[in-house]
Amino acid sequence: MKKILVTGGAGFIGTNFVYYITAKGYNAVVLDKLTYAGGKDNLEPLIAEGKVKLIHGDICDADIVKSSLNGVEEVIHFAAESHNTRSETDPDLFYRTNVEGTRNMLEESFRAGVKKFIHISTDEVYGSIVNGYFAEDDKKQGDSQATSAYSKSKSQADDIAMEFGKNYPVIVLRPTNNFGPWQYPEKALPRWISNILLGDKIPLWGEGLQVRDWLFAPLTAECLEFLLQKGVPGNAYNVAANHNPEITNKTAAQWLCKILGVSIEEYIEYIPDPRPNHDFRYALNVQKLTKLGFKPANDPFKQFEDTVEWYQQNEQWWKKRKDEAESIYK
Ligand code: NAD
Ligand code: TDX
Repeated sequence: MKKILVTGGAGFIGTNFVYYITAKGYNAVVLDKLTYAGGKDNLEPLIAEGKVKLIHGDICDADIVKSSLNGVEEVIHFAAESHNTRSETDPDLFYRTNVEGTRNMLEESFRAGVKKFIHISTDEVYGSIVNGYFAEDDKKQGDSQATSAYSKSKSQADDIAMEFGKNYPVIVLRPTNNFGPWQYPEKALPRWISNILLGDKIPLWGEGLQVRDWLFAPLTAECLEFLLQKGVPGNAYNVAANHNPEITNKTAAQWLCKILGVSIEEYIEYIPDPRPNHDFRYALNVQKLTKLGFKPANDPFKQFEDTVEWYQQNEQWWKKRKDEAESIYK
């Protein structure tokens, strides 16, 4: 049985990936610091079945990384501080985890002879674009396109991974905004769904006209499995849903109201935008990945419905996290 190391596998996309890949017959070693965003509870059923071994540790700690790599040929590196809002108050933590942690993972992985390393970057490394789409080569060296401490740290980490990719089998994946089960309720969609379930309003920042390319997290997992098999080392790939028409934050919020059967007028409120340099629109050209043979299934309303259903059925999961998540907006 193949054994894969998944850093940050107790977080949102990581958990979705671990469920997906263990169902395909892999065993996973998850290395995770279990920060506020990581939940051992996410993985408990898989740990009980012996499909996942959870190592509680920091990607910046070379010894822990070394021992996590024992018997591993493939690494999927999700671990990061992932929230823009939090990066406004603690940029140093974002630099340490996202930049130094990524460098440490790459160094130790290739010292241990890893055969494939996929680094999860983000669409935010390109910054915002008013019209058109960013292709992979549009990323400039350095972090000048990125606008927050989070996106700057991810941009630097992306450069380091690409640099390693000149000599080692590294692939960089740049996904758009993910959503789905196990997403921490600080992020827009789970925040809004849980607010409505509690009888509270959705706070839309500014006019709510910002555009995000919502990608269902199980599809990111599918894409990663595809890249494990077909991805060409040394390359970066964009992945996005490319919705047509595009989905503004306002539309996303209205869909959630519709799915949950509440009044749009009563449940959506517009508040002054609290985010400095709020990126207006993310949009990616995905031709490179499409040509290689991968295209995510695009059915956003259905994927929103499935996500809402998960939060309805897993109230205990998000209720434990809700107060901490809301505290960052006070
Ligand atoms: P998340 O915040 O839900 O999970 C991050 C995980 O990393 C948590 O389990 C946390 O405990 C762990 N972690 C944090 N610091 C660590 C450290 N020093 N050592 C070990 N583990 C540590 O994040 P997510 O939304 O699942 O994002 C996963 C990756 O995908 C990140 O690299 C993020 O930048 C990228 N990404 C996310 C999105 C999105 O929409 N969520 C979109 C594009 C890219
Ligand atoms: O209450 C809210 N109201 C609101 O209008 C919240 C929480 C957000 N928003 C807006 C801000 C953004 O335009 O919704 C949009 C999405 O916000 P976030 O969920 O905070 O995500 P974003 O900042 O777009 O970043 C996400 O996508 C790229 C992930 O958090 C990153 O990890 C990923 O790299």
